[in-house]
Amino acid sequence: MFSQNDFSLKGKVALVTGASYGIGFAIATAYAKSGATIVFNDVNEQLVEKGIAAYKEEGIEAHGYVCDVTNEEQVNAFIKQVEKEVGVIDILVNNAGIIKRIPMTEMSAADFRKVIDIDLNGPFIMAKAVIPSMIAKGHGKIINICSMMSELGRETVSAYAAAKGGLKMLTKNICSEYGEFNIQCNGIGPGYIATPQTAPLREIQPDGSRHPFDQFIIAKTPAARWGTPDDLAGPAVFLASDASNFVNGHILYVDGGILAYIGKQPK
Ligand code: NAP
Ligand code: GCO
Repeated sequence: MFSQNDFSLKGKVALVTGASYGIGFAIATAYAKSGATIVFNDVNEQLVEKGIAAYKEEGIEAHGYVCDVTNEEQVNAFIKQVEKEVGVIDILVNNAGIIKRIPMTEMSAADFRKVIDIDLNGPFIMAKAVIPSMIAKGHGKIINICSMMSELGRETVSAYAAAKGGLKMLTKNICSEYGEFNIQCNGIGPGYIATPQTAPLREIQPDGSRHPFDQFIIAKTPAARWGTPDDLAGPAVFLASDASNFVNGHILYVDGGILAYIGKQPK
């Protein structure tokens, strides 16, 4: 029978990758406020220290580790260390990601590979490392942070769109392969969210006007605003909780309505 406690994460260990700041930080903070123990990683000690301090300011004792999600040896050692020091991971959020905005014909194969490596290979490596213990424990939640670019393309983001489109299908495949072990794997597809990753798209122009892309997104979003990382907190808690135990292989778009809307007619 349904109870409000179904949304609680009390007693759960949640690992959010790349969560020193930005969307990952907001999701991990919401998880902590819902009762979870927080583990996060980032690529260097400075970022991890910055993250630990930021969580402390929120009253959260987070466990921070240096780990590059693309390095399978590092990831396997990281997961073993977390299982020893904190506990078996109940919830994995594959949040770490980068974007390179370069016209495809000008993009080097090395740059293309780097985006695919972090945004698609990284989630594969992380999920592969945590699934065996989730199976042994009898349950698990994996949430992959997808994108509008899991559904749509646009100029200059070919590598990112290929990675996020692949991440949508990796999500559906983990659901298909491990659903029988009571593991739910879903995606969150944020719209345009105000974080350091999108800061270049919101820069005020020399004449003091808003960036053309900023104006474009406002016209394309029924909510007529950029999202904030906190807009993702509730959907992320839902997908990490027992309230979503029969939701699997689903990409939950948290986009203020962008994917439903043709866009406001220019004045
Ligand atoms: P962000 O501000 O750039 O944060 C990304 C985090 O991932 C950073 O802490 C980054 O560390 C870390 N990271 C990068 N490469 C890593 C690696 N190899 N191993 C471990 N950590 C790594 O990005 P965000 O805007 O919060 O986005 C977070 C996720 O949401 C990304 O997957 C992004 O694609 C996705 N997303 C963002 C938006 C948006 O509008 N912002 C919308 C849809 C989806 P560094 O500081 O060293 O780079
Ligand atoms: C871009 C943006 C987007 C957002 C996000 C949208 O350059 O178009 O960075 O890709 O990051 O992925 O969902």
